[in-house]
Amino acid sequence: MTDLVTFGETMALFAARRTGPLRFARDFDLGLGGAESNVAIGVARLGHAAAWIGRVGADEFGDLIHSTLAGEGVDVRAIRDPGAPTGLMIKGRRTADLIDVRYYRKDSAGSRLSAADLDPELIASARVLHVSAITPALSGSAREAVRHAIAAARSAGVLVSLDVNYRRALWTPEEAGAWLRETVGDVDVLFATEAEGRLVAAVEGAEELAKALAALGPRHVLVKLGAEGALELSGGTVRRAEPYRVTEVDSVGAGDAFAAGWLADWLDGADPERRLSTACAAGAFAVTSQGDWESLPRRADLSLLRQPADGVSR
Ligand code: KDG
Repeated sequence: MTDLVTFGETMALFAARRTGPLRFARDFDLGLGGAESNVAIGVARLGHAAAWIGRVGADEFGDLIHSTLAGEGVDVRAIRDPGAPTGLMIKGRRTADLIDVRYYRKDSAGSRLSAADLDPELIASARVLHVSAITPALSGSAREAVRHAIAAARSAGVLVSLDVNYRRALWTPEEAGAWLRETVGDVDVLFATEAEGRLVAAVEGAEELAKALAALGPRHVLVKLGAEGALELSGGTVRRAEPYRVTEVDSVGAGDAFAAGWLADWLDGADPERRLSTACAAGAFAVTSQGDWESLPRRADLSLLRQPADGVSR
């Protein structure tokens, strides 16, 4: 039984080891990144069955993605595309506090994802379908796949979750806003930062923004406020959660971790306060080390953030 199904592009990720202009990086760590597979890993680590559908090249990077996700306990439904390479993501560190991400994903295997790659029975048998607004920005066929998946989930009564995950490199705010306005009405759970929420509704103030977004259809609106924590609007009630204080090493993937924490607790039937707190804790863990998903928590890790001030867990 699959609890959560997600799909999208996962890329090989080269992360520069040293700070400075990328051309002087010299050596890189090789890993992988993809918003939806990050969520699948996060949900799996928190104890739920997660499946990821995607397209990878018939190459070493495709093998890396396959074996890494499977090693994390994700049910990998990856199509090997002999006609296109696995996309690449390069993470540079321009300064100690500034990460710059470049994509080499145009015409990649992942961007050739289409509705025919989806397994409607798998979607209909799950409890949650999670998508991001990265996928519709990749290609016409990927956009059609999102539409198709949401329709399949809705007709089967599966909870539909959407993380805006706006990527400036892939489309303009106007293009993203138009797609989001056309889609949010079909979504049950919406994750967005304040800036992302404003792509849909030009409203100031997190609470007012959440209300404007909820008025378009989503039953649960989550507004991520970075260092200010997060806000949830569900059933007309607004809840705020304080952030966990951690030392930030790499913020990429924090939003995926937040979504994974929230969705895992929704699958558990946890109360709204715990759900939001788990989401914040997962987001906090995600920023504590290099990599987009490596430091995602297991259940037993969650209480570590409430450890004594000397920071030693014995
Ligand atoms: O949220 C982080 C992910 O999005 C990252 O792992 C990959 O940037 C990425 C993308 O566009 O999928």
